[in-house]
Amino acid sequence: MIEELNGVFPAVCPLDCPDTCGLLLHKKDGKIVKVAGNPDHPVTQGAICNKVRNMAERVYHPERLLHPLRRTGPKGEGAFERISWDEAIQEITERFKALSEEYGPESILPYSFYGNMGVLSVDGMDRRFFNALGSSKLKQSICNSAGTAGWKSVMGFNGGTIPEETVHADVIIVWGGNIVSTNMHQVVLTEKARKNGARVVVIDVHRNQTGQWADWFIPLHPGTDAALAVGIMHILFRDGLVNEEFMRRYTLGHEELRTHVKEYTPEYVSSVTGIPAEDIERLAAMYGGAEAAYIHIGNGLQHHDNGGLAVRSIACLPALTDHWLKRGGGASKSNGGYNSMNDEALERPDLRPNPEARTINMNRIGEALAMTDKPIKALFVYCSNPLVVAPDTERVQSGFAREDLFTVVHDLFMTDTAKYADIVLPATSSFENTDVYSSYWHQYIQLQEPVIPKVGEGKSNVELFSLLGRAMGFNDAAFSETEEDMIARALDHPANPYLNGVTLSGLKEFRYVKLDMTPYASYLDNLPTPSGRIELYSAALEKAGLPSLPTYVPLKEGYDGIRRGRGRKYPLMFISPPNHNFLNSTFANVPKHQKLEKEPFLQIHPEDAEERGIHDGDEVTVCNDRGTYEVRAKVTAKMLPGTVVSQGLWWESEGRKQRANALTSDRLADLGQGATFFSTVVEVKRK
Ligand SMILES: Nc1nc2c(c(=O)[nH]1)N[C@H]1C(S)=C(S)[C@@H](COP(=O)(O)OP(=O)(O)OC[C@H]3O[C@@H](n4cnc5c(=O)[nH]c(N)nc54)[C@H](O)[C@@H]3O)O[C@H]1N2
Ligand SMILES: Nc1nc2c(c(=O)[nH]1)N[C@H]1C(S)=C(S)[C@@H](COP(=O)(O)OP(=O)(O)OC[C@H]3O[C@@H](n4cnc5c(=O)[nH]c(N)nc54)[C@H](O)[C@@H]3O)O[C@H]1N2
Ligand code: SF4
Ligand SMILES: [Mo]
Repeated sequence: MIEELNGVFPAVCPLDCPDTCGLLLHKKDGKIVKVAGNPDHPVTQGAICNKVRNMAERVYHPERLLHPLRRTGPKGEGAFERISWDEAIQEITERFKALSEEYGPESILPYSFYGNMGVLSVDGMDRRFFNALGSSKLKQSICNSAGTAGWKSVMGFNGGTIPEETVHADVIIVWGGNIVSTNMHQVVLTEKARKNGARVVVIDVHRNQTGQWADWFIPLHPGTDAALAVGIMHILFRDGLVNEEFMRRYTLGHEELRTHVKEYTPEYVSSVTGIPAEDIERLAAMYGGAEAAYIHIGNGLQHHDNGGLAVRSIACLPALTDHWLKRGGGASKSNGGYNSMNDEALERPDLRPNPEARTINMNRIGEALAMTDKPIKALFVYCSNPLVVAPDTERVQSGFAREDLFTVVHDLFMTDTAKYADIVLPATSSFENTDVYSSYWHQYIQLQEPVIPKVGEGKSNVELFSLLGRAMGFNDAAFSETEEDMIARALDHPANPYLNGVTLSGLKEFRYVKLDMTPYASYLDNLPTPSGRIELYSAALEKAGLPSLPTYVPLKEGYDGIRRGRGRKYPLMFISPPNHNFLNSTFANVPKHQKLEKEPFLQIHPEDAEERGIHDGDEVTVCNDRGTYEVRAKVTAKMLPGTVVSQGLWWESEGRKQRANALTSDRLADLGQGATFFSTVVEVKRK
């Protein structure tokens, strides 16, 4: 494919998006001129989002990094000189060897996330390198770990209703997810269900793009979802809408739950959530009366202090009815558990000389860089842009500015983070590499093979870390394996029956290989919870000092309908979810995508705006003790008063403080050590 100058070639969307679309790249004179959806993909069926339709703008962006660079000015300023790969590798390996000797290898920390979802890129050769090096480990908890822990406490593993089934649901609840922007093919499937008569309910803190499309949008105060979920349970038990036989057979703790939910009266839940009691009654009746209700649990509601328990509470709901037994019914948060590959073979933890090495939580990178006991002396950032995406930007930035910290950044662009690096290395785009992709939503595994030659002197993650490994003197054969060897090993994983029959040769032949979903038929009989049942009651949580039954715990930083913000120093709740045209902070530097988003906005309720003399279109300053964010106000009643919303993770620009994470906290959530981006309080002033 790479040699052919013209033609249409299959590819995979590499972005951290549940849909993992099949793509077709149109090449002319050796360059990609068009990115389209591949109609042969069984789930994504040729439809793709606008972001990726414009992907060629990113691949051939004039500012793509083309060769290694060494910093020449102060950290953060962006002054660099060109160096060769040999010089770069030599400097990195010399520094790493010297640091390992003087401070121990745990003084070196990798910092990565899923900027490219390729398994070999982010869970492959990179892991081998840091394992063999004996570096500190990174707890990758910036995205969904609170919610995943909450879900697992009920269902045992990271899998729920599979997408194609949801067309058979008659009630679909999208809870804390903006799927019109973030999971567009679930919208397509939901539309099919709707044509068959399904009703679509969206529960969110603001009427986002998905709320505008729903049949019924229910706004609530941030962080109060657990109260609503348990309030629905109260009504289901009260009105006999529960299925006693299902609960007896499949659940643990339904009798305790029946008593526990009594306090969650519609009146109490209304006063906490801000939802009128009659709407809570109507929602519970709709849910309990449905034939097969499906709940899509989004990422938004778990980015809170109480996010783990919120997801846990919602995950319990279907088990009070018999919806799990009906086609299309049930719930899902992520389906990543079905396609887990052979991590031992991919990541080679056996290469690690120090299995007990410390773990640093990526949400606390600012704090970690300030440690004086066993300090972090070197940082290797790839597939992530922490200066934009990590909470508490000021703290992160002062960590990155440390003169004695040796920082390497591997990326396609001079990101806000790369500006703080000592050495910047050019990365390839995924279309230049071989890799394997799985989806955390659908059940097809896909292969990417190089479609275009490498741009500039860029290297893939696999090339980079195998080169570095060999230069460090790690002589294990793991550092000489080809991508195809690695894929074959990753797929050879008898412990996961769903991977049965998925092979490299199958991927080469068919491009889309479906997991073997046979075990899904007995999903409820094989739950890997401690009791093997759906755990409405969790002994493990109780042991950890957390509520054992679904429970509403108020936010540490934030308000609800009872504990109001009025009169406080920072009276408003600040929610900063992703926007439609960026993918986290990716595309924030691409003119086409910027133009579609125009600029960062702050949605503020007319009552809150009036109190502050703010008019639509005014420049405003949003602040709290952690930092400042400068945006343009959009006065709108899309939220309840007391909440302001700003979508999108923008890079720093000259003259404007436009990084939302300047305001957010690095506090950890109740479960999974997850991030708490949305439990943030602020004040807003006209500029
Ligand atoms: N276009 C686009 N697509 C993306 C991304 C992107 O940046 N842009 N990012 C990708 C990634 S990494 C992820 S994790 C997913 C995330 O995608 P989603 O699962 O959709 O999650 P978010 O967009 O973070 O938040 C969804 C909604 O939760 C709401 N919310 C916030 N707090 C609460 C609350 O307390 N209760 C309730 N009910 N709702 C609340 C927010 O207002 C927001 O509308 O999207 C992926 N897809
Ligand atoms: N305030 C607030 N903050 C948030 C969120 C929010 O909703 N609100 N969402 C959070 C969530 S859910 C997530 S998942 C994180 C996402 O945070 P990140 O994972 O950091 O996501 P991106 O900002 O997209 O940065 C990915 C980087 O990887 C680079 N990259 C792409 N491909 C490759 C490659 O092959 N090799 C290398 N070396 N680099 C590559 C890209 O150019 C880009 O700079 O952000 C979190 N931060
Ligand atoms: S970002 Fe998501 S919807 Fe867009 S092409 Fe990629 S996988 Fe598909
Ligand atoms: Mo995420």
